[in-house]
Amino acid sequence: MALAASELILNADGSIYHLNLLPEDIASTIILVGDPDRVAKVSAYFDRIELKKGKREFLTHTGWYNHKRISVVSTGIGTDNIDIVLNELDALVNIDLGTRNVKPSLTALEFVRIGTSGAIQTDIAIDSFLMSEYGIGLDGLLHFYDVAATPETTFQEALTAHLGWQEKNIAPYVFKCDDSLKEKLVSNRIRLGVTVTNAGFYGPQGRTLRLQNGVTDFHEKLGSFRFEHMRLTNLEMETAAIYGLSALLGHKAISMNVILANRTTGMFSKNPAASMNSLIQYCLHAITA
Ligand code: R1P
Repeated sequence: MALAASELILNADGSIYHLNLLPEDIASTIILVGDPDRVAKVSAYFDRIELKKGKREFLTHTGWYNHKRISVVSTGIGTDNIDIVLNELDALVNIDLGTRNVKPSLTALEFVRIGTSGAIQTDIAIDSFLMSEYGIGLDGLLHFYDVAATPETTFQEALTAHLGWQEKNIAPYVFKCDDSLKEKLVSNRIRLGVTVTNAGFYGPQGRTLRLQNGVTDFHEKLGSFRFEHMRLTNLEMETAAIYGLSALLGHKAISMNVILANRTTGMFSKNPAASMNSLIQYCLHAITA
């Protein structure tokens, strides 16, 4: 059945509503970055840029790096934006925008998030690189989709029991990275971690400026959780939603983080731009190797 104009919203030129993109504008390998200024920092390494488009915080550059066509798209901050970006990128490949029908044969995209993050374990060094093997969502986004039991249900239940938070705090959801992208991008420079994603930067990450935190044992609870051989390693604002929506939509995703802050030692990177540049170069090389 054709999707209504109110559900699949297109601009006058036929492009998808927020991203302002046409199907031919994107590559099947897409780097996702939070900061719109980071798009040009990635495409600066391209051999050739064929397209630059944008609207609001969603900028896209598509080009070629080492004979591979790659797009880089900024998501802005937060899982609310990830909902928009992943659904619209999926629509560009899996919905016929002319007939407004889902295509009979679906295409899988590859998403590589290159982001910044704060560690919640003392031994994780500032400026180090961390690949999110799992994403834990505390933001609730995935609960608005029909998620059947996942392979991570036991993990999810163990974390929910450990946190013991009030009902008004949303239950966590857990999704794993794509194993083929993990193999492609992992090396001895990369630490594997379990990334916690939440819907804010201050209270939802246990920061107190002037407002007291409603979850007083936030860092203690996250830091002390263990499941099989794993512990929670870092906090940011997008990874779990990228993993969850990619799993539901049939895409592949990996999240690569540069650790700029350590929340247990109180330290922050002295040169965040250089660390980010180094992660960008690492990822571009690994994607196209
Ligand atoms: C907060 O400062 C932002 O930085 C991190 C968080 O996830 C959040 O988006 O990632 P990016 O540097 O990719 O935006």
